Amino acid sequence: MEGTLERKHKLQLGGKKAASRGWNSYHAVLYRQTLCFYLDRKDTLRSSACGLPLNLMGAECSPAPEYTKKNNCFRLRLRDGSEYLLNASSRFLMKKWMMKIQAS
Ligand code: I3P
Repeated sequence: MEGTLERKHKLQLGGKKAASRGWNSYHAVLYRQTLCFYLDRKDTLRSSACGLPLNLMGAECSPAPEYTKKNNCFRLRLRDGSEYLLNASSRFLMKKWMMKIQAS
């Protein structure tokens, strides 16, 4: 699955508050157990991912209803203690991403 996702880095490795916690928009691609982010869809062809891919092995993915600034937000907690909020462009896509990530 791939498509636009907004991402906010909440916690970094070990659960420490991330240094930069603003929202950014990416073209996200789910490959097996990794989630990769690209600045632009075209970058997927050049394999120029933006930052390291997120390892979904052992990750927890759940809705984030307490975060009220965005409508279709879900949480991704990785095994290394880091945590991201991801926002999809619709409720339908939010549920689809969550389902695919949980099944990965
Ligand atoms: C962050 C930015 C984020 C905000 C975050 C700020 O500042 O304003 O939008 O998250 O708040 O730290 P900066 O751009 O200087 O990094 P929210 O929109 O979720 O409030 P936070 O510290 O509560 O994560």
